[in-house]
Amino acid sequence: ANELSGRTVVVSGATSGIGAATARHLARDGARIVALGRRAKRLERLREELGPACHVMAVDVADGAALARMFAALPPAFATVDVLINNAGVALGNDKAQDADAAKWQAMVDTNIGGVLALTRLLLPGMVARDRGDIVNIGSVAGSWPYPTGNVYGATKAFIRQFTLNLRADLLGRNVRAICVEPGTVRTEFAAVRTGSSASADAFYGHPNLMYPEDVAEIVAFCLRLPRRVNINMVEAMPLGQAFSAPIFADD
Ligand code: NDP
Ligand code: 8X3
Repeated sequence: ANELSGRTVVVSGATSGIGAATARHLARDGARIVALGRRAKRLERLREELGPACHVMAVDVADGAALARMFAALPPAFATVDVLINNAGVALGNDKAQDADAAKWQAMVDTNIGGVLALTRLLLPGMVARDRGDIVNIGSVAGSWPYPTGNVYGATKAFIRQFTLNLRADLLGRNVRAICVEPGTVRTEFAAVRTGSSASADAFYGHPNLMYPEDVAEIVAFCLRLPRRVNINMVEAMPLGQAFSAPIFADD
């Protein structure tokens, strides 16, 4: 038995990348998984893989009303949520702010911020009432380190860090942890979604210095397995071969 065995863990964005790896990792640790994502076929395959300890929900996290309906109808075995992992997120486009598509900006805000708020608002009151729970929010190095074309994506991730810390402030004295995990570059479908091109993502991910989804899953599991007296407020993890760039100058 460990901190996770028998616990019910909601993982948003479990159809790919970090979320899929985290769902698998925590299932191996004995957790029951509620896996969210829009792609129903992938969710079904995950459910077949993980068996009866997995419940799937095909839903867009930006649709707060659909989330509320589905969580109200959770099967009893999954109805007491111990852990929420707010992982679903997207970058859309690689354009400078002055050239960017306003609809893509809105979609990033609706998913990366709106989805986190909707799930947190739905599940946090139960955690507080039961005096037990954990919320892990997946931020990004992009929330701390600006780069050209990061504009709204990075800003949504800065929101995630500050929202997590403000949750900590509100939850003081409660047995509910709030944790922000901020990865550097991880090889997932993220770049293909961002650019709309798997070829350019393959070229990007050809770089040898990357992390893999399992690395982030291990960090999430570590934070959760720690004794409950310990709350990792935030953790930033980069590939060993990645660091920061110096401030840049305009070309003449
Ligand atoms: P992937 O594109 O591989 O996975 C993203 C996941 O989010 C998918 O399961 C996708 O499922 C889900 N998702 C996206 N939009 C929605 C939505 N509207 N409703 C429900 N689910 C949604 O990328 P990653 O695994 O890399 O991304 C996971 C998180 O990690 C994101 O928050 C990202 O910002 C963050 N991150 C990624 C880094 C990287 O380098 N890869 C670095 C730092 C942070 P579906 O399409 O089926 O809905
Ligand atoms: C994803 C990392 O640097 O591509 O959050 O924005 S980055």
